[in-house]
Amino acid sequence: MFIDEVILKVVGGKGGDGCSSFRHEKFVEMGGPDGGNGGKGGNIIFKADEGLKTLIDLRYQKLIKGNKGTNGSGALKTGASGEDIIIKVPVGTTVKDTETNLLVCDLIKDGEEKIVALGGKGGKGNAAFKTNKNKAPTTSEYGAPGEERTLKCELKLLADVGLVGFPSAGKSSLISVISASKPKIADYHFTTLTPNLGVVKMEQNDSYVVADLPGIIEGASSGVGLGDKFLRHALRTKVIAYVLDMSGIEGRDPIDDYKVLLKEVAAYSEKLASKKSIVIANKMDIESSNENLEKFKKEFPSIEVIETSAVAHQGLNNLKNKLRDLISSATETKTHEDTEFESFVLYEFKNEKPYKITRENENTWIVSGEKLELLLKMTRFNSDEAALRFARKLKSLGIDDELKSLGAKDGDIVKILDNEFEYSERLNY
Ligand SMILES: Nc1nc2c(ncn2[C@@H]2O[C@H](COP(=O)(O)OP(=O)(O)OP(=O)(O)O)[C@@H](O)[C@H]2O)c(=O)[nH]1
Ligand SMILES: [Mg+2]
Repeated sequence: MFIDEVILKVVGGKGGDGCSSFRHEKFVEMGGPDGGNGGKGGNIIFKADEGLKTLIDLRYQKLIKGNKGTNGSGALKTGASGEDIIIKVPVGTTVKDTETNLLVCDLIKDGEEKIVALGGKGGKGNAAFKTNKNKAPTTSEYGAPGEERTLKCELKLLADVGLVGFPSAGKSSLISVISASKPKIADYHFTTLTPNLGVVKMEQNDSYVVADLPGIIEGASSGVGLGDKFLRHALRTKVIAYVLDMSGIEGRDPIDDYKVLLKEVAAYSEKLASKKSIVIANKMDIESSNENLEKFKKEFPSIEVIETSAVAHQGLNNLKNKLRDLISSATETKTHEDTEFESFVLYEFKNEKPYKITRENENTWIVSGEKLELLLKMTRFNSDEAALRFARKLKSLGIDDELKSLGAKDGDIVKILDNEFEYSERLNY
């Protein structure tokens, strides 16, 4: 089976916990704090690899979890960072965050890589909290959880030309005679179930890549036959070559076939429909083809038609040259706009306030925000010191002031994630 779409969850490694510890030295009665920081959690990285052709390996990994950072320890020892996990994906893999529907990356070069889930920061050890005021802090932090997201990975093959046509029009036969690719060829429909790529070699080391795609039939855009999912591969091509069985020996009319193909492609994507295209009139070795071609040219006088016979090896040089010319005249069309990438969109939100306050009822407030929630998860509430530190942070972010201006009163409940705190106007810390 050809797997070109996979949904999976990735979770970056958790950061190691910080350590609370005090120096124990001979003859030194009260050593200072020496608890080290936790190590950073490992990232999950996707890396494009030319050797892979499908996303099948990812299919069996519904969840990829990063390596945890090691906890800090005494004598100021920082924990080791969790090792990054590198997942190889085929060149041409597009990754989308299912929650935001924004693109995380589009890996189009061999070796290109992208962190898809960040490991969490290591928690601070108690030595990091030493100040002039507090020379012996006991508090230390938990490691931060790793980034967690659900990703939709899609493979879009990289080719210069996409062969689009009805089943048995001769797409595989054509690619087999213009490139070294040897796909299965047979006289039944849907012989090709997975796309094949072929490199067409021209003189002077010039070459380009042609994709032989599974057949398209009427209704493909709404799922009939193999559906239209293979057209996604044509999205990246510069040129679409519509392959028609000009003989009509299967009882179909090449004029109708062409109209149906145009309709299905347009229904799939306007971008695809607006690409440079050419018509290949195949099976010209069969007698009925000439008459049909006449009719076709009358119906579409301005469409350029290349006549071929894959079986009799006719018109192949002409086809190769024409495709090369079309590719070089085609302007590079981007598969994705910059605005579809999260790196572009999320940037806009970077300067926003890091928290949000909503009122649940008369006496209850909910404070949310990524950074704040992270800080909460990293706080060990087992000491007054840690709790105080957290409270100070809320204050310095302006949360206390905003609660007050919104009308919070002494004794009100302030919820952050699953934790509840009591609001107090008088506390001064
Ligand atoms: N006479 C003649 N037969 C051809 C020509 N090209 C292909 N055929 C025959 O048409 C049949 C289908 O060819 P394929 O190349 O498998 O067609 P396809 O378009 O790849 O078909 P699917 O993979 O099913 O979509 C085979 O029996 C081929 O031998 C041609 O130029 N002339
Ligand atoms: Mg085929």
